[in-house]
Amino acid sequence: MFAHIPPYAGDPILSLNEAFQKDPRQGKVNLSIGIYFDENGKIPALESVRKAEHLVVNAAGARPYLPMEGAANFRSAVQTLLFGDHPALKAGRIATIQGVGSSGGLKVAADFIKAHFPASKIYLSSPTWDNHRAVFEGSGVETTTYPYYQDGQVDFAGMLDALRQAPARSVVLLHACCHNPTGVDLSAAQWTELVKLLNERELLPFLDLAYQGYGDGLDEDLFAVRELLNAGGPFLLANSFSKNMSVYGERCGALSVVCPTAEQAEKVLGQLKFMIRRNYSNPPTFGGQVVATVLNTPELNQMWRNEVDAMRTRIKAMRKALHEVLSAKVPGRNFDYFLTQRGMFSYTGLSGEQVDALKDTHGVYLVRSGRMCVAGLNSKNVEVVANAMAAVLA
Ligand code: KET
Repeated sequence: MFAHIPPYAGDPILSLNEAFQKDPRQGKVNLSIGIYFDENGKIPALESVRKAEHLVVNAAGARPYLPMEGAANFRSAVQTLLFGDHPALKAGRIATIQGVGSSGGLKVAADFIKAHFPASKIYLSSPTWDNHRAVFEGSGVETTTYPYYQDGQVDFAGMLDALRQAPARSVVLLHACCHNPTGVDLSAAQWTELVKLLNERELLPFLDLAYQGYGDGLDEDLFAVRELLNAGGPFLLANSFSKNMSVYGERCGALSVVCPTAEQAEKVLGQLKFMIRRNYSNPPTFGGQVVATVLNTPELNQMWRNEVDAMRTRIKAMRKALHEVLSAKVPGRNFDYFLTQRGMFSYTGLSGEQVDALKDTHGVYLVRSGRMCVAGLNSKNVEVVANAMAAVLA
């Protein structure tokens, strides 16, 4: 019955992470998956999150199904975090659902786009997170790309040119901050110009916000969100708590759709519920309640903000450390990109063969595109990584 089923080719990120776990070598270094590791190489359990977990466990009673759209306290906390006191929120123009991670929000949105914008393609940045194309194509949405990156910078002219050619009602996926995999973001002025073009051309922006807090700060990283809100047009926004609350396995995220009117927002929410019902029915309780408790408890919210600041600061320190050691070891080569790129990732420019050599010879794992998760560095392994990189670059 199943003889025709081909083997799974594997995933460029998750399968690599599995290979790392199986690698028996001492001193191996995981710079592949986008996970924040602390100075001891561990995934941190944030103090704010631990405190919230205790509160949630102590308050736990019966466990009915959540509504299809998720828990009301989670959804309103997410809206406050992302949209503050913007009039669009007060006017009831924003439909927000609790997702199963932001991947779940992307999937629900992909089904929504396929059903209600059947003629629209989605434009992805070239390059982008490896899973974007799979998620949208998995729902039957046709994908295409716009130029994004050239010679260590945003190819803004190329990006605008491509989007000027896009048919009206095309969906345009944008990384709200900390672009994955390049670590290169639009400037404030570029966002403003882009948002104007998107509105003029009647394109539908879709922000992916997976690294809020890892760029300049939790509020600062909402610049693109605010630009779109203020421009007044509709847009979609998938956001994640995996990285900024270090709750990867709890699958916490949301999807918000900012609509022209409250009446349309009501209808959009209804359609999102329909997409959810036929995918997974409703989201799980625990992680969402932990996130809601962190966000809704002023003391925990402040504690969390401080913890996010500390994670971002440590990554920046690791960028400096790697830059310093590598510049000394490989004179004549410019490693400034480690300092200017933002968020968890650096796009190293290493070839697939050099990445293979790093893994096979030195036990240092990067994604084959040359993407390095800088958050996997610490003061104990940065020298090892620099030596390995210097060796493959020699
Ligand atoms: N969007 C982007 C841009 C992203 O990098 C990730 C995860 C997600 C969404 C999904 O996050 P979720 O946990 O579903 O809320 N990226 C890392 C892990 C992965 O590939 O799943 C990564 O790029 O390594």
